[in-house]
Amino acid sequence: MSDLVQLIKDNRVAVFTINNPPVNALSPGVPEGIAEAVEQLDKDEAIIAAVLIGGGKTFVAGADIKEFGKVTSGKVNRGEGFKPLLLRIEDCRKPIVMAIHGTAFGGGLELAMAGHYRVAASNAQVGQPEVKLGIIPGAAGTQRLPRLAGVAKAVEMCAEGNPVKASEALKYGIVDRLIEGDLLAGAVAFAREIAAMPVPKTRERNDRLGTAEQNAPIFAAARANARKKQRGMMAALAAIDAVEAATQLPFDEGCKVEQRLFTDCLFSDQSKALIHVFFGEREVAKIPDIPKETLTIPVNTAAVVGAGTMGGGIAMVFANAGIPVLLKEADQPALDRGLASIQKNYANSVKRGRFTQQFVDERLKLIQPTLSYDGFSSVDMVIEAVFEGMALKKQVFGDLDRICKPGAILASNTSTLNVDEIASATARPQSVIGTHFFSPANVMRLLEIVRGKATGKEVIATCMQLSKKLGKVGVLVGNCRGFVGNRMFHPYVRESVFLLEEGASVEAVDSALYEFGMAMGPLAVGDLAGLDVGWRIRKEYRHLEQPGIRQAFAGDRLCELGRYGQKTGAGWYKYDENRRAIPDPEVGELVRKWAAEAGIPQRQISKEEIVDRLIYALVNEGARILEEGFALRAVDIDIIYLNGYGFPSYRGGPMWYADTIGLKKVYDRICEFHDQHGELWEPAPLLKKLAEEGRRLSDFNKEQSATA
Ligand code: 3H9
Repeated sequence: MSDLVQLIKDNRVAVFTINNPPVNALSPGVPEGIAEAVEQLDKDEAIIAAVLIGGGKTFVAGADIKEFGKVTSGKVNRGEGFKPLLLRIEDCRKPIVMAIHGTAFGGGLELAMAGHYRVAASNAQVGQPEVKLGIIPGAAGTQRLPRLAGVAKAVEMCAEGNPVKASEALKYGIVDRLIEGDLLAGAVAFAREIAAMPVPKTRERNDRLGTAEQNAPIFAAARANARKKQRGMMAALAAIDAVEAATQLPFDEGCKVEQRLFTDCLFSDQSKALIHVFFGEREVAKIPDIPKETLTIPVNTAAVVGAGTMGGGIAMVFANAGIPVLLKEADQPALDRGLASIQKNYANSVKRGRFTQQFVDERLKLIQPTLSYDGFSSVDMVIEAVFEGMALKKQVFGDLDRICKPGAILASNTSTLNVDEIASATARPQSVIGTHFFSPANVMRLLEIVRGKATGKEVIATCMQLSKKLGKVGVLVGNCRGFVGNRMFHPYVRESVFLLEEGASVEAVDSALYEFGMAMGPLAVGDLAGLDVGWRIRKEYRHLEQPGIRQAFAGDRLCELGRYGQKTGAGWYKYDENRRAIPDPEVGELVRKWAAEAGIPQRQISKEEIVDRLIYALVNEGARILEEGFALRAVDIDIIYLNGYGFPSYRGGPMWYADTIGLKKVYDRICEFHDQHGELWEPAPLLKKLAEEGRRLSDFNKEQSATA
């Protein structure tokens, strides 16, 4: 018998245990091991029933995702082995009880549904998360789930991919009983109870499949929802088609439809990109020169300096994670405004059903407002979120250095300033780090963790670990202007304004990027963030601009007219009282006039050029960042763009996207832009090198601790 599946006998009940750490994925050897165990069960007349359980912390978390790449690259044949195994389990003469703890996800739930009964620990979860990997359930999940849970729940689970708690799984009939206490003992007792009963086969249970009239509105609503919430993703719609097939065709025929759709999705660029994202999110947590064993500093209490939009949001993030937090402002009115905005945010979350009132009340108690540094001497971590100006930040860090206990982490939420210079205001630069949250901090998943020259390894390890606890994806970046995300965003926005000045309309630029999959067009983002923010920064750094290099001017001119974006009711767009964007022909006329004054010829600009100009501006700057070592790996840049800038996950991030297009093609296009638009489009040397060598950005590894 395979080492991955063990069989023991508990009186007259057989217990099969899958042991394939860390998550009991269905790697080669696991299905074979289960098949052998089922053979023995059938043969052994002394055995009356069986329990299948996962060893370690979970049931089966699904197919082994690492194997997918081997299949799509043709390195292994796509085995049909798993689906026949499920039929074999279902056809077994003796009942097999699936005992679920941890997660039964993807192929894990498909395995469980082929069993005759399912019991679950009360903290277990089940789900068909395949869409998040750009695929659909491929082992009859779309066919068995509606037979157990009903069509509406099945279509929701397969199309949205979110997990379902054990109590809900019980309510929908996905599991038959919840077990308190020892799961295995409970499952064995359950197996004895039902041993003499007939063995129900999920695939033959058609009573919950509904009628065409009942199902039509369910599928229509699911498709509308998928088009809106998973815009551009093929897998969600494919999953809905597959569940619909379950309601229209016999089981075997439905399985064939599922198989065809599964294969289409598996071989798509979308699934490759999403699998890259799955592993990427885990990869970014690994810092080459900071081993997993690095000691971390317990963060049980925190303080935030500055109760503005960012500071208030950051305080909520800590409170939501159960960490008490002091929130300091300089004067009472500012503190009151900050607290009012926190309360409003929480009230909205209750209204939308994200949090209960009780949860919010508890969180609010964890946020303690203050006008002084009282209490700061005992906190484990402080996050400074005051106005973006070096002098002020240095003053705050000088204060913190005097007040905070030795070893406390002193973090700055700066988005542009030099972390080393901020650290120089203290006598303990090893404790200083950048933690760049994204607005709104309580919503956005990204946390750029900025490593200063002297930042201690345990401080970095703590912040990386803490990011997970705070529900964020922490990505370590180096200390350069704008760090990684904003440094790349700068040329992206610059190109959007250049395009306007060359003749494209505001709506054409935004809709091209929206159709590419970005959450919002670049100009609408500018209006949301406030055009005056960039304007002020540009004014501050004007002395660094090199003469003779083209500068985008239309945004600054709008600011001079008082059009700062949403907050002033007008920017690139006009806004109604509900902050809904309305195209404003006046902007087009103004830009035309300014362009004529500057002597910029006007032309028709294609959608394709708009996308290439903006996305390749990201790629070119990203390649420089990578080569200079301010990001550890290309995937780190991808994860930053997916979680902080609304880049479509099904394109894998800007660097992965460039690899998918092919670096030679990207490089050639950048050379074209270089010829047309000059110096700003100088191709990054790394891009040139990799393109010439036929390599990929994703393969590039500097083999050193890039940000140290
Ligand atoms: C599928 O089942 C298709 C079917 O329809 C069948 C078709 C025929 N494979 O997340 P963690 C690794 S598609 C390979 O840090 P947690 C992960 O990379 C699959 N590896 O832990 C990490 O490795 P490392 C559907 C996997 O406790 C380590 O395990 N299933 C897999 O925070 C620990 O993972 C899913 O989509 C896998 N399936 O969360 C479930 N899963 O340490 C995907 C994990 O080297 N998995 N690894 O970085 C998850 O959602 C989470 O991992 C889980 C645990 C909730 C299970």
